[in-house]
Amino acid sequence: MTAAPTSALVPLRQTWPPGSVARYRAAGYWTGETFPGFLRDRATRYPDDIAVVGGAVRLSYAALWQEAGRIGAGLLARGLVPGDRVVVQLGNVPEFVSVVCGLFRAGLVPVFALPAHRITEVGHVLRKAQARAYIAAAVQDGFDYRTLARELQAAEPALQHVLIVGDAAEFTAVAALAGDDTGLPADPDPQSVAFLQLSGGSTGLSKLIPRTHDDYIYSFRASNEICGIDRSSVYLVALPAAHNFPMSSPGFFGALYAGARVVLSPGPGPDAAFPLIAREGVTCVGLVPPLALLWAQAAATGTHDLSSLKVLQVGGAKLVPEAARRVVDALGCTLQQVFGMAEGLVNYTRLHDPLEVVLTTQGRPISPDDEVLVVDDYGHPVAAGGIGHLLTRGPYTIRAYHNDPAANARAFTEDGYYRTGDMVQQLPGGYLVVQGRAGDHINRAGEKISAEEIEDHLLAHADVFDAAVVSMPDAYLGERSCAFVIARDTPPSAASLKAWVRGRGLAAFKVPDQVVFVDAFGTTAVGKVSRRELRAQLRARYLEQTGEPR
Ligand code: OOB
Repeated sequence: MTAAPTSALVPLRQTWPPGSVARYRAAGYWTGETFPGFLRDRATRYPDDIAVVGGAVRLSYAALWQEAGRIGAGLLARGLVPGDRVVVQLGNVPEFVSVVCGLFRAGLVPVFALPAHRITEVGHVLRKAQARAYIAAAVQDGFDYRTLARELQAAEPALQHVLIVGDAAEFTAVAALAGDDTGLPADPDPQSVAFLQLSGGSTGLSKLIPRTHDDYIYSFRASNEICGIDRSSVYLVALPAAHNFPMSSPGFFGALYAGARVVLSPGPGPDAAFPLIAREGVTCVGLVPPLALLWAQAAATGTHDLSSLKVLQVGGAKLVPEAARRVVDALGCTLQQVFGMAEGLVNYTRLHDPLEVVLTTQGRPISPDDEVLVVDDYGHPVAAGGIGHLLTRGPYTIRAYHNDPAANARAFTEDGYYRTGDMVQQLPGGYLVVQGRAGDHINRAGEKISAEEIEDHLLAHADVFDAAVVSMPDAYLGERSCAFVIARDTPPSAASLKAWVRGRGLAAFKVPDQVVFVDAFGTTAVGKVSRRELRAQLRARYLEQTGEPR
């Protein structure tokens, strides 16, 4: 096995100005804890408590630590070296947690892909992160990731290791990894990058978000307090575990930090989740709005005992007040709205907030040191209570994406604020109401789709002259995607265009829900319009014509 070409790796770093670092430390946000550090501590203090439940597996804190050691040492024994990046594409299985903890123990850097991602997305992430290894399940939800692994290996020469949970075929089984855990490296620098998370992204492909031990641990430690997570809690991971929401708000990492129990649901629907809630006594779960409504409906007629549930969190997309009311009425537990982003800032309604605040706002920031600006198109603060662009910086919001100067120039102001792309209104007390997006992404039930990315795929079709992808309101999903297409001579069918996008190796949620053929996009009196204005015009005109509500 050859050694990693580490010299060619773009360094992983995330830096805050020295003054901010000093302030965040002095305020006690950044404590110097690290992932391996706190996991070791919990394994020592609560060795026999159950940490992770998934399928038939129940891992105690001691067993999780041991499993992580076996996996981490096994990966190093196979030739990976600390600092190497490893793409992890696993669903809600216990190995998600033990593999990621194993990577942390070995000083390897997880890069999180979503289970829905396919060759185009995973290939992009592998290249961008310069990953040398890929870890996936054999088969999940009917998809064979070993096939994907073969395609990746053929296309990406830097990918040297494929590890599979389950039947590994010609690859290495995660279960077969073995090594000496006394050879694992010392705990890392708390300011170093612990992992790379993916951005929802409105422009093109996902960007990589480097999160440090210090900043991420602060975000879920503080979240635990806000969400009432302690050692007696049982946290259910219903959304895909790779999403930032169920990972850290407070998520399974928050739960592990608290010494609580993490229960992994194989799917987000009531059929999978309700029996687990009843069996394990789940106290907290995070959902996207359409699922929360589905749960509310199912709870009304269901037979499972959901009485252990104390906090139902809803986030990832806007929960409108009427829907919030329905969820509260049906589930009878405390509703908590969560407005967050993988880049950092997370807002919560507080558990004892007045119901009106919980129903009508998306909460307020975690930290007293989260700086929030609401500005107009020119960057000037709007009048109090006005709607504007949300900019933010703080102790757990990144200052730069990994390896992407162009995206950084767009996404961050000179003084380090992250341009979230969200339009918000700020109420007294700092509560935010999300009013929409300035950028061009579609928030399809919490899954973010970049309009530009899908347009590029449509434009690659020989019969497509031009395409503009927009969001449309959808009663169930919140938003759905609609592609306006100008065909060349022979217009393809809508179905064949959808199949085309799917055939480009993309996550299924990115396939346009609707395709509308038009002769021209048309221009206004202004003449040349930006893509963004064009998209807005197309959407407005279409909604007017069809009489759909906005
Ligand atoms: C969460 O993270 P991402 O990175 O998948 O998406 C972030 C974007 C936000 O910028 C916003 O546009 C939207 O998702 N969003 C919401 C929302 N929560 C997220 N829009 C309206 N209302 C909400 N409650 O989605 C995420 C990360 C951590 C915690 C929760 C959600």
